[in-house]
Amino acid sequence: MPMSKFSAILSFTLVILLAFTLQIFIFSPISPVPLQIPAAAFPTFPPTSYDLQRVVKLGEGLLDKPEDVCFDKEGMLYTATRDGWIKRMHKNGSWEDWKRIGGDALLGITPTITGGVLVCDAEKGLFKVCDDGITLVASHVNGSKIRYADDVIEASDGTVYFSAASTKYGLEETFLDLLEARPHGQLLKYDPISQEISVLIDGLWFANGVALSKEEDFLVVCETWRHRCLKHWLKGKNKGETEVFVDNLPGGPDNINLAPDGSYWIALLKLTSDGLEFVHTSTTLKRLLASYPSLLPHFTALNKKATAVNVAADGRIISRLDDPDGTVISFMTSALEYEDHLYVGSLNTNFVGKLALNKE
Ligand SMILES: [Ca+2]
Ligand SMILES: [Ca+2]
Repeated sequence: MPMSKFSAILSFTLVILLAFTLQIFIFSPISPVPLQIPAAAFPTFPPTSYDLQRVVKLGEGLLDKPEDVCFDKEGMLYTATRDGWIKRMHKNGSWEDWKRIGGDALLGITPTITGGVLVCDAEKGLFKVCDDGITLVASHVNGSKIRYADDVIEASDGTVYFSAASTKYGLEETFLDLLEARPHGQLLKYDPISQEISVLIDGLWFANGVALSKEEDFLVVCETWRHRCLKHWLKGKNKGETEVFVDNLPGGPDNINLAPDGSYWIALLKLTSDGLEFVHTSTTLKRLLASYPSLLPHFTALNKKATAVNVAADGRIISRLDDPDGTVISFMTSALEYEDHLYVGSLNTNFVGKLALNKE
């Protein structure tokens, strides 16, 4: 090969390499740190089950990716769907398109003591929806827009606790928040008397599901990226303190719901693909993935599995339900126990799942 041709090829290769390096290290949209995914399997952990493959499909075809579910005190089931609707199922099983907020970013939903529901809109903030209409309850905290309201719970005194998954990235950029793996999440509080919004906990690794304890002496908030949930004391001698509630979960916790017996149901997301866990610990690979988001589905198993765990009030894992290959349900984001059945929501279904529980 003539020397000039060889040097041309060499120059071309160097330019490509330089462009690639710049893309990864200079122009990358994220500034990542390694994310250590905990080893899920430990000796006492309940083995994988197939129970979630037995879910009965409610509202099939009517519900576009119902992320969360709740019941009001009359026993009506509510969910928020990707088409911006709050839909509800009457006790006779019929579905109603109840109220429309609009957009495609509705997530966590919970009943309120005064009637109706509170619902998180990852783009606009926190809404109250009742028969009379729709009110925006919270859109800003400390002068900043609430970017990614995710889940909400109301205490019996009307105080509202809700999560902001990320202060840096929005719903459409969730994968960037995962790859960056830094703590951008917050737990927020709404005071119904002063109508003030404040930050209760800052620096959470994707603040997601929120639930109160049966006595309302503490709340639990899930940190999806860290595969753990935190407990924050609201009453008693530890008031104001935050500690780990449960960690090393076999998936990233999404929504959490208090069960009638005082335990919790937590839906878990599979954020890694088997054998490719190392991707989350390599900042170089993560920068590369952030520039080529179409590759990302290969590095998670969100749409391939579903898992829920039942966790006691002391953080002990009691039982586990799965659809291990996503045959019937996957990307399951919530699990709620109501009258001896589990109701599950998902970002990959067009139904709410219902499963009979055999709890002693
Ligand atoms: Ca919820
Ligand atoms: Ca959620």
